[in-house]
Amino acid sequence: MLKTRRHLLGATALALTLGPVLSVHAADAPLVLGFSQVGAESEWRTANTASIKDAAKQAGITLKFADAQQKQENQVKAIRSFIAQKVDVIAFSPVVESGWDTVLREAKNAKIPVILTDRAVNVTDPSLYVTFIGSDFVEEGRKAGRWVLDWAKKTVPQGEVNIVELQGTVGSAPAIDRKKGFEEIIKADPRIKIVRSQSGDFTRAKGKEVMEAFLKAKDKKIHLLYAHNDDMAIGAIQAIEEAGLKPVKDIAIVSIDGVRGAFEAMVAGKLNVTIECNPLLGPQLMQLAKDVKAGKTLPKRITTEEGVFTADVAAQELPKRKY
Ligand code: GYE
Repeated sequence: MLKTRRHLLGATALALTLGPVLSVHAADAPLVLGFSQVGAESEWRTANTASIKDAAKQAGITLKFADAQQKQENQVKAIRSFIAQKVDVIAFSPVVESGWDTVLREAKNAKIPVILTDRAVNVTDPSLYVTFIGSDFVEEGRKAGRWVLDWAKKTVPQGEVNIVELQGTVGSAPAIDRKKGFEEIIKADPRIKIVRSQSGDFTRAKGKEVMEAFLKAKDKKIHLLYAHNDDMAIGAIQAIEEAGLKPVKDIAIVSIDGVRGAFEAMVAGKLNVTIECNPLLGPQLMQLAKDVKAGKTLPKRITTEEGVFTADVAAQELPKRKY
């Protein structure tokens, strides 16, 4: 009897000491964030991935990272696996805009908040995600368009101005919006026409391949190339040079992102201008994940601030670039 009592007392004492320890531990347990990345298609994406991984480490967040290799089905699988693992927060950069309703509803039913990073989705029910952090891609397209309007006025004072366009991934928010913003601005000058437009899937290899096809057609003079990202422009520069033409001199080139490779191309005189799109979203994303977990109300849309860099400032800007 005495023995049993001592045992009971011992157990109570143990529970008393461990109780607070255990609950403190639970509150301090690192937040688990499941992140589904688009892929590794561009310099921009590489910088974005590095930013997210570094920021998670800095913030003491346990990151479960999945690379979807530019395939929506892989992203859906990754999100389902995050739900099964009961992560605290899910974040993802959706490769395309549509087709997310079902899986996001599953996350909502499991009470796991979702943060969109970089690219937007097209869903009927906006409550399927908490917030979206990323660039204003329509505005980036407009910035490119404004530069082209001005350039056309100065450089091609008369006659038609023929543009070829390398679009990003078909159905992706940046491809849709960068086209839209650009067209909205260039229509102010009826001489300017997009004579060819095709997707180069945001990669150098495809950018080069599609530009080769554009150049082979030879039915219309090409005055300018508008590429939805720097990597496709860099691929296209190779195609232009291999065709015996001079980038910038024979064909002006405008692209988007502002990655190091674009600054190097500008310094080498092979690219006219890049419109900045900031990939360093990691630190803000980690803060948002913590805020959402803490139950704070967040704005539905958080837009990053960006600039425009022309070749004449490239050499001076290059050492300051962080990606
Ligand atoms: O511009 C491109 C990348 O979604 C903003 O994706 C991003 C785009 C970026 O592949 O280089």
